[in-house]
Amino acid sequence: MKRFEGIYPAIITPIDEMEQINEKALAQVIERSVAQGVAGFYVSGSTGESFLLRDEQRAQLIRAVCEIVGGRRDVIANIGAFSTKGSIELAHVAAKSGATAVSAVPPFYFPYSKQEIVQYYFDIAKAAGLPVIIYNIPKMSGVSFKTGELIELLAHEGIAGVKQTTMDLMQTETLVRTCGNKAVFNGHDEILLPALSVGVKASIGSTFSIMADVFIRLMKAFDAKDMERARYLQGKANAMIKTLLEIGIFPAIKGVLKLQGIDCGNCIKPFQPLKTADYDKLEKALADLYDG
Ligand code: SI3
Repeated sequence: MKRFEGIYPAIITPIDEMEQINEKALAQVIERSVAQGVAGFYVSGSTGESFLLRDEQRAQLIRAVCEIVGGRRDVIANIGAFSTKGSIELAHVAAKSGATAVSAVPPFYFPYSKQEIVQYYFDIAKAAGLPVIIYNIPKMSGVSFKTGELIELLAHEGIAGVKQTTMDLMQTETLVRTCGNKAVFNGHDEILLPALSVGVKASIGSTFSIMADVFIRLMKAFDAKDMERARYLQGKANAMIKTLLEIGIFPAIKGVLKLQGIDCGNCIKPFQPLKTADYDKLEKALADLYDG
């Protein structure tokens, strides 16, 4: 079973004024994170505005990320879609492009039974030809898994792990302890340190695109048992995350990238462009992040 360890940015999708994917900016974002030492990338997720992209754009994005990364790092492609068939089609794109694994939000909008959701994952695992990582994000999907349901899903040989975008650290701890050979990813950057303390080894997050270096240092401090340093770095990151959340996490991340010299455009409408006052706040937060 593939082992996942380290920092995985959930990458934004750079777009131009026509809302077409800007592959040049995408390459810049990826190269910067590779140079910082990330373990891999999570593409076409929430941060990638995947549900605002057309199907062919999601396929283009997955292909482009795999090509740019070129096997130097892991690529996990979120192929979650409204239908099983749509998800499997994207899974085939990911497999053909050389992705390491696929991931999927549970099917949402319609109120499916748990049995239908479980079958959705089993169907993907059978068809994908790649390890499948469940994307547990109850706040966005509206689907809450009980811990026992996740354990049951993780027992399937095609399911390689779960990405826990939830503050429920008790659930995360139970999964790490009871599903030893499966990957349990932290999915909330602001609780990376507590997640490491319950045994998590890998984390997927949107803010890693703008400050992977801070989180990599945090993980190293944790491994070196330097808790004071690890807490300091988590605090630094959290001050930045607070500002991002106040402004709106995804537009704000693109705003920071612009301030860092990579213009990824705005978020896709109905998201609105940032205002000058937002950039001022981000500039200050960025200066505070690296002030020592
Ligand atoms: O699919 C993805 O883009 C993610 O992995 C999203 C990631 O889990 C983020 N969650 C949400 C809801 O945005 C977090 O990284 C989050 O932005 C961060 O922890 C700040 O709350």
